[in-house]
Amino acid sequence: MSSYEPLTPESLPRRLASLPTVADAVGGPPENWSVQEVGDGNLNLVFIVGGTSGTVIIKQALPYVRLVGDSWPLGLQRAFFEYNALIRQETVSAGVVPAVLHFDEAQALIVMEYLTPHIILRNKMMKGEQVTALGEEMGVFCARTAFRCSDLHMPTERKKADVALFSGNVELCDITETLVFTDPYFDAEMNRHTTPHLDGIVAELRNDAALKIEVQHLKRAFTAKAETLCHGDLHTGSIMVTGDSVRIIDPEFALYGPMGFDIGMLIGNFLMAHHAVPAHISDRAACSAYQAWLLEVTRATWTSFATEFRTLWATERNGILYPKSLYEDQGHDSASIRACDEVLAEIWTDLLGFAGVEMHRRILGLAHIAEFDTIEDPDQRAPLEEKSLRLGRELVLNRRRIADIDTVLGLARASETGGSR
Ligand code: SR1
Ligand code: MG
Repeated sequence: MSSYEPLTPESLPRRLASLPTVADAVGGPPENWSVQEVGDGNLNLVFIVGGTSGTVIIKQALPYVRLVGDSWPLGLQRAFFEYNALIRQETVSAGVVPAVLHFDEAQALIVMEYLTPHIILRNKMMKGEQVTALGEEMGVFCARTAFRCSDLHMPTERKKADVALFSGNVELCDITETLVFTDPYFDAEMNRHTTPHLDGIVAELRNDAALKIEVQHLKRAFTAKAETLCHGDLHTGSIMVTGDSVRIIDPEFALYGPMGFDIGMLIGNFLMAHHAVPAHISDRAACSAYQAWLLEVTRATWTSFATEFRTLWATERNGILYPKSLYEDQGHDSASIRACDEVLAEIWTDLLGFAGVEMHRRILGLAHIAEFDTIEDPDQRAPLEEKSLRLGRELVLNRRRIADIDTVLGLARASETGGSR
């Protein structure tokens, strides 16, 4: 294989059988391999390939946005950035991402571990099923990548090289800059929302000058704060789970960005999932219990992030920032703790803003979430979406004043009773 060509279930065995890694991992004659295209994301082809020895996943970038079609061309380089993010995430957070078995840059394809019996988190959530220690695992993952890929830990020459490398992910950053931070706040062509039900609140948000200023402050942070390696698209569709195992996939939007970005997007998605629950679980008691669990997951995500970040601050702060020579080595341990508190406070403020804009763009922009979109009746869907829109606005506008996670959970609970307006 040399020049790029999209795979098909028919051509895949013939084209990949000559790769020893694939042939060995799958096993048996290629003509007997089972091949299924299962991609349900917005961008790529994804194949499950099975044989006598095992099963692998093959993900291949398409030269356009799958969600929209070939009217929106998109470069193939995202596979390169996904591959580079996966191998770094494995280094700083071992065992959390699928193992990469092979990468072919020309074909824009990655062969990786088949996660089984894992399913996409949002599908589990829509069935009302819990995952043990979900928030704890996600908080630790976000803290480890945030800390270990930053100047707090990484040798600065490697960190600068990575900033340069990921700064090439221009097209996918442009998608985020446009679809997340700009389009939802004006009548952009690709937007859609539940209409006419949400027309009033949509107009309110688009006329809210203070909100639009804050959102642009957040966009500036996204583009300018090259602090650490971000997954770039951390939502409940980028996480695969069983009842007690959590794995993270799909970092093709990877970039060097703010430490609060991934965890903020994730918390925004947990809060939207919380609002969507009544449409997926009809029994009142079960619905309340599941909503309470989702809020506990949200709490654990932040508290585990902060705890892990503090531990890494104390034990792995070997980079150029806040060097021990200025604090611990001079007996100024409490100043080091204060500095860590102040960094965490900045991450917290950013996180709240990113959570809020994510809650807006998934309801007003091009790319929605299944938690809301599978609610067929617009009369049922719109009021739930409106709760997320209003909570999103509060998070963005009050991000400097919301002191702690309990306040966020209180606002989420209040939005269930109409108390957040
Ligand atoms: C055109 S891509 C739209 C969205 O899909 C991806 O999953 C990202 O979330 C992106 O914003
Ligand atoms: Mg994705």
